[in-house]
Amino acid sequence: MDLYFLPMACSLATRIALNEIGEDAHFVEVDAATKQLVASGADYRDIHPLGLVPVLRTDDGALISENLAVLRHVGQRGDLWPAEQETGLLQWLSFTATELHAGLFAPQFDATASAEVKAHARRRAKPRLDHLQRHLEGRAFLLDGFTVADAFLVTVLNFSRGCAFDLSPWPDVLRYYQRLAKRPSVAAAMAVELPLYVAEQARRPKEGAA
Ligand SMILES: N[C@@H](CCC(=O)N[C@@H](CS)C(=O)NCC(=O)O)C(=O)O
Repeated sequence: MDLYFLPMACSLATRIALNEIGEDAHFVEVDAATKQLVASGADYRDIHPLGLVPVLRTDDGALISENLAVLRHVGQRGDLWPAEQETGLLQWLSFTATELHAGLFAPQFDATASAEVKAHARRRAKPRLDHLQRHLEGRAFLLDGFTVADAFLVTVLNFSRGCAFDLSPWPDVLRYYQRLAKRPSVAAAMAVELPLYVAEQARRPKEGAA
């Protein structure tokens, strides 16, 4: 199994899920700026035309893209996709993908998004986070136990650090994030990817440089 990833991006959720179920994979790093595979220099767009991660290549050679599909595939290899909670899984995975990842955080990291677009996304996120706060009050996980939905949510909430988005107005969301960030599968995934992220940032041409 190959996992194509960008350091500390949403593909981290799949690494967390793999850690959680004790499976290894061949992790293939993509360079965010050039869209080349870091090790070989090959063009990642030959694998995913949009250049997006994650993509999982299964052992029989099938390519799976989109977080929800990749996480379902990995979750079902272990016990992170409980069939009896499938509706809840889809609900929270979709909420995380659309309302938080695409709706709130993607514009914050988009160099072409204006300050007004970024501010609008932040305002629009408030009722979404209120909703998440109400759900997480008194709960350890999104559903009955740790699932791929938690692997995805902790990954996306971690983006708040990179764009100075303050989670403290939602104390149960913040507590959930801080607690899950210490979970061994999550902490180990971050420990591997953080140095790769720092190296990737160092490779990027500095703004204004020739
Ligand atoms: N709809 C996709 C979105 C994935 C996505 O936005 N991936 C980001 C990293 S978090 C990415 O690959 N960004 C690179 C780019 O936009 O060029 C999914 O859920 O898998």
